[in-house]
This record gives sequence, C-alpha cells and structure tokens, in this order.
Amino acid sequence: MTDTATTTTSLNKFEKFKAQKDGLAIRGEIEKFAALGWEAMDEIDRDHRLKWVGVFFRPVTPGKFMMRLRMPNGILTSSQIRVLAQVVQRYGDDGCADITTRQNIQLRGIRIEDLPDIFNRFHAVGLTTIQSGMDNVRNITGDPVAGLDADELYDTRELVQQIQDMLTNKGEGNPEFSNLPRKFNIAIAGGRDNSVHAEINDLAFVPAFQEGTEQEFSQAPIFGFNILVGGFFSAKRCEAAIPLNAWVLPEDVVAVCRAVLEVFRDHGPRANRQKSRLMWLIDEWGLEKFRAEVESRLGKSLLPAAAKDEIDWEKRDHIGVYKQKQPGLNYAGLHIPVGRLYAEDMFEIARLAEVYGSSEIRFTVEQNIVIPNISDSRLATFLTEPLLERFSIDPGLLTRSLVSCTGAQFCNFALIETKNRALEMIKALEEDLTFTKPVRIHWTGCPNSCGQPQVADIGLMGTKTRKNGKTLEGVDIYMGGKVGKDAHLGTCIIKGIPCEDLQPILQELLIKNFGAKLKQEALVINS
Ligand code: SRM
Ligand code: SF4
Repeated sequence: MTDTATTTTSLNKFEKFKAQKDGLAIRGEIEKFAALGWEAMDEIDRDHRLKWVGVFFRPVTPGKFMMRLRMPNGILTSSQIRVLAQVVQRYGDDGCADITTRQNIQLRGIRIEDLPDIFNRFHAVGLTTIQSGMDNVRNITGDPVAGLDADELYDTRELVQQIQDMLTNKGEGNPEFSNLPRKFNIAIAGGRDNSVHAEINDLAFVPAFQEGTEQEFSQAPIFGFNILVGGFFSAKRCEAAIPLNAWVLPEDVVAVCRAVLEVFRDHGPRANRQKSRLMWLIDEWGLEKFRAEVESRLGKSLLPAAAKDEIDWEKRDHIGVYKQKQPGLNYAGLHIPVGRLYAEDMFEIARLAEVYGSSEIRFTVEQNIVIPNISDSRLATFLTEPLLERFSIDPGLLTRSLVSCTGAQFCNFALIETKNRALEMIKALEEDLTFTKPVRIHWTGCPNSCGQPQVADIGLMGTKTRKNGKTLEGVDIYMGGKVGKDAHLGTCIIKGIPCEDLQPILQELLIKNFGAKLKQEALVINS
C-alpha cells in the first residue's frame, strides 16, 4: 500500500483498526448502535469509526456526542439551519452548536438513539456529516463572500462543492478517500485577501494570472490558481504551506485534488501518526518527486507557477455591512462571540435570512456569520433587529477578532478552558484599554492548534504550568502571525504564563505592540 509502511507490524493502532474494518462500514450500522446504546457499543466503533460519519464520542460528556457537519464554502440555507436548531433544541441545556475555524458547524449534546432520525432529517434538506473526522478530508473552505464581492477574482462556491462531491461521492461516502494516512485540509481562495488562510492547508489554491512566456498564454493573462502544499499544524510541528511551483486552470482543480490525494493515500507515511501529514511525505521525497508523482496521477504535466499570486490585500473580517456587486444588495457580517450558538439563535438567524435576505447564511473561518442579499430598502429595518444587539455588526476592536477552539468544556485533549475564559478576558481588556485597530487574539486549548494561534496577532495556547508548588492552567503566548498578503506564521515568545496572571501581560503586549492606551491615560490626553 505505502512506500513507508508496508508491514502490519510497523502500522500504528489506527492503521490496524482501519485495516480490520473501514470507517465507512459503520454507515450501515447506525440503527444497530442506536438500539444498542453507547455503553454497549464496541469501543473502536464508538470512539473512532463513528467519526467517519461525523459523530464524535466526547469522553468529557459521555453519552452526549458531538456531530460535525460538512458545509462546502461555509454556506447553509435557512431550512438547513432550522433543522440543525431543531436537533440541538431537543437536548435542552446540553444542546448547542459551534461555528468552527473551518467555516463549519458542530452540534452538541447528541444522543446515539437519535442518530437515525437526525440522519433522515439531514438527508431531507441536503446536509451531510460524512467523512468529516479522522483520516478524511475536512470541510473544504472557500471565500465567504464568493459571488457577492465586486473585487473577487473567482467565485469559489461551485469548485468547492465539486471537490466535496468527488471526495464524498455526493455525500454518500467514498471508500476511495476514506482511509488516508491522516487528516487533510483543502482551501480555495477566490479574492485578494486570502480569507481562507491558504497557508495552513495541506493543499491550497490561490488566485494567479498566467501571462507572457508560455506560447499558449501569449495573449491576455489567463486566470487560474497557484498551488500550495503541505501546510499543517500539529502538536509536534507546524509548517506553512510551500509552493508546488504549479499553476492550474479552474477546470483542472478537482482533478489536481484527486491526484494529490491519491499520492498521499498510496504513499503517505502511516507508521507514526505524529509524522503522517502530507508535509512529511514531501520531506521524504523532495518537492520534485512529489510534483512528478502528482503529474503522473493527473496524466499530464503541470505548468510552472505564475510569477506572482494575486493575494495583495490585508485580510478582511467581513464584520459590518458591505455593498455587494449586485446593485441594491448588501451583505451583513454578524459577530458571533466565540462561535457559540443556541437553538433560539439559530431559529432567529434563519428568520433574518428569510425576511431580509435570500434565505442564505454563510460562515467564516473566524467563527462568524454573513447574511447576504439584503436589499437597500430593507437594510435600515434589518439593523434594528434585536438579535444584532448580541450578534453585533460593530463589536469592540478586540471582540471582533476573537477566535477560540472548543477547549475543556467538550474536548478531552484540552489543557485549559478556552471559550468562556477568552470572552471574559476580552471584556476585561476592553474595559481598561482603548484601541485604534482590531487585534486578532486566538485561543487554543492544547498544542493541536485548532484555534490557530500561529496565525494570530496574539495567540494563546493552553498548557499546564507551575506556580507556588501548584499545577495551574496556563498559556504559551505566540506573536507575529500575519494573515492576508505575505501571510506567515507567528512563533512562541513566552511560555507557561498562568491564566490567572495573564491579563496584565496581555495589557502590556497590547500597549507596546498594538497602540492600545489605558482609558485613564486617554482621558488625561484628551482633557
Ligand atoms: Fe482540530 C483534533 C476541534 C480545526 C488540528 N480538533 C480535534 C478534535 C476532533 C479532537 C477531539 O476528538 O476532541 C477536536 C474536537 C473538539 C470538539 O469537541 O469540538 C477538534 N478542530 C476542532 C474545531 C472544532 C476547533 C474550533 O473550535 O473551531 C475545528 C473543526 C474544523 C472543522 O470544521 O472540521 C478544528 N483542527 C482544526 C485546525 C484549524 C484549521 O483547519 O484551520 C487545525 C490545525 C490545522 C491542521 O489541521 O493542520 C486542527 N485538530 C487538529 C489536530 C492536530 C492534527 C495533527 O496533524 O496532529 C487534532 C488531533 C488529531 O488529529 O490527532 C485535532
Ligand atoms: Fe481540543 Fe486542543 Fe483542538 Fe482545542 S486545540 S479543540 S483543546 S484538540
């Protein structure tokens, strides 16, 4: 199967259980599990294989599962979000939803006995959870304002959907790509601001015009994408994606995804799960051999990368109201604090999208929402809606850029509580300081880096630390992450700060590095 892991003895335990029974096999066993109950289930089925249908056992809340959707390009209809709301509503206080850092939604509180009904409801409105966890391709991200933004270079929506359809056999499950060596992330940027964090994906496509030298491109520049490969974060190693030195036409993107995934599936290292992401294969082979193998699977040569890509803007956060390219229409970006939604919120969002927009809701990798297609004539009334008091279009400059992973409330990897702590900390800092520009603070509960601290202005990674002979929740602080044009990763600058001592340190960093001022000081200067 693979170059590096051909013998059963060298396979890790995940490879062994995948070889015994493919994760997708449990599609046919959901009714049985529902009747059996979670406590009687085979542990590997419960803790691992269920993730192939997006159902995650939560050791922190046994019996209350998480469900991860797939949401190509981060787009839902109002009927779909209403179904999601109905699902979590039945779980009372246990039920909620989180918008994820991959433009996606996860539901909480799910009981195994309800899965058959939930899957039926999802099927009826075209929702799928298939292949959203474990060794599969994660939700594919695209530009959150695709088709709305007058400055966009390419509307990513259809391509993202086509890639998902290819990978998942239109949501039914595709055994061709359900046993990768590890997780795999794909992103397509369609605008100039890299709103998908292309640089932290295993495979990313960024807009680039090919011009000049090649004979076939001797006339007008032709639109396509430069390809980046190998970006990833893990507890042991984080890498920004590197150029493959290849350029593709939009119509070849799906085939390139297939070729790259086939190479990764058949040759990616499977012995050590800490060393199984795509970049480890590229390291082992070198970029030239990797590229040649992709071309061989593709059945044709790839053109060299265009001289430059078109990512030349700072990254936008889409919070606020913006004119669309369609005259008379606007999109509104609402800030959802740390991405947490309850059933009533979701019903209300569905209503707003129907009454004021076109029944569409979009999600961003900053865990916020966008409601598109609000007409000029309806805008003023939309802005008076009570929901906008909580989900603001103009939040404080720290609040608006806050991102947080799940943390200890639901995640057993977590070393610290994140979401509530993040909200409290931002509130306290905004009470004491004034800001002239947003500062992007990302919290992540452990080194897995789901909250992407390495892309933040200030990244906070959960850790355990010692103080006065006691073990406490703490953070390692990252700085220097740059997004948009010339994106690059931040690095750790301070280790092991107890969370209880963090506020004054953040205050100082904000004053020294981001022009924040103490409110007292600002009052004196202004008086
Ligand atoms: Fe993640 C594992 C949550 C985005 C790197 N991630 C997990 C698990 C499934 C662990 C678990 O079983 O508890 C977390 C589920 C907790 C829960 O109950 O919510 C989890 N990851 C998340 C989400 C929900 C964070 C969020 O609050 O938004 C994001 C879901 C995205 C989605 O819709 O699919 C999420 N995870 C990411 C990202 C960010 C990204 O994709 O831009 C990363 C870093 C980028 C990357 O993968 O290269 C990320 N998650 C990881 C890793 C480290 C992977 C590795 O190669 O070692 C793990 C651990 C693992 O896979 O073994 C992990
Ligand atoms: Fe869980 Fe760690 Fe990911 Fe946060 S970063 S969701 S704590 S695995």
